[in-house]
Amino acid sequence: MEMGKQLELVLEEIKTAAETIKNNNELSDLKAKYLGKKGIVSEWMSAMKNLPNEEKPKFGQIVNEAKNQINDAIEKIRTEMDQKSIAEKLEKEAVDVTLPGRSIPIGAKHLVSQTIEVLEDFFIGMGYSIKEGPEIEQDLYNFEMLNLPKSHPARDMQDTFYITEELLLRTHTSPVQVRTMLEFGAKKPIKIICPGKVYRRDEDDMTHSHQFMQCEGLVVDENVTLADLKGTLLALAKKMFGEERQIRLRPSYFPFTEPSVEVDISCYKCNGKGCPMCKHTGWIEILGAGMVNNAVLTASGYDPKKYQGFAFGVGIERIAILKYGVDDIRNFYINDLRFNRQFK
Ligand code: 2NL
Repeated sequence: MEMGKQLELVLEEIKTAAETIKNNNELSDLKAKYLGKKGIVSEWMSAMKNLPNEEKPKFGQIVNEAKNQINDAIEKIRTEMDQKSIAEKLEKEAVDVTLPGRSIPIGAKHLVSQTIEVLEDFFIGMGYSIKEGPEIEQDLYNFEMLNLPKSHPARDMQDTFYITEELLLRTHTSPVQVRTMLEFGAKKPIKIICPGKVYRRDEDDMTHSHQFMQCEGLVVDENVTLADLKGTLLALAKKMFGEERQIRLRPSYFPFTEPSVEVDISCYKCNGKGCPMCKHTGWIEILGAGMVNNAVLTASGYDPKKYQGFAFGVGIERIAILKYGVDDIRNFYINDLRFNRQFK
């Protein structure tokens, strides 16, 4: 058959094959069939050696031309196949950019946690370390070593959840401080705060809870005085309730401190002039404190002639209640999101 006819047939065949070819492998097979070693183009090439020399260049040119046409026809199929698969992929992976985004619910810190963090930031800035300890405590650390022997009437002040005769739910975080004094071997100075949960056998109401958070502080060193305590608490009052705050110390009693004081801040509502908030006194009680009782220092091995200390105890919820005007302490524990979200 004449070569031109053959080429026409081949191109026709390729066109038909294009309908059924599914992938690149099949296309390569098709390409090999015509352009490979045993393909028709090879046949044409070998026919060339039988031609007279003067016809060879012309014939070679024609074969080359035919070869290019076959190649182009196959590559056209490849391009179409590629384009089709890209189009399919694009359609399959299409994203509707007009869909609204999915909102990710983000939590927020509880007001009690926020308040603890403000206190922690303040005291870390003053060079304190944070110490934590167990909520189930020994009577020894919770009472005995804090100058509250079993016979002491002040123990009745703290109605306690006892687990056994000797084990109880701590009523304050003071046992953490006792443990620290023992850990420091009664030699090194101490500067710590102890935030944590404490338990009292109270009837729950608007202002009382059987469990709440407390943050106590303890500084033990040589030459520590009540003036150091007062300066520290004034700075704390300013940090928590504003730079204009003043404090006043009133004499009080705690078995573990002597002297003991109750600390008031000048009313942040009326700035001390007198209003319903401060019951027209100009002052609001925020915490208790004092100089560490010599009996407590001695029990933990610190020599009161060399070392003195001051300590204080803050109720976290009380601070938050005052600062944010919370009317019921139970709001902190029932996890009503409408309450919690107000402090996001
Ligand atoms: C309050 C008053 C206070 C302390 C806690 C303390 C701890 C050690 C030694 C001496 Cl280890 N004192 N803590 C001192 C005074 C007051 O808390 O009203 N808490 C709710």
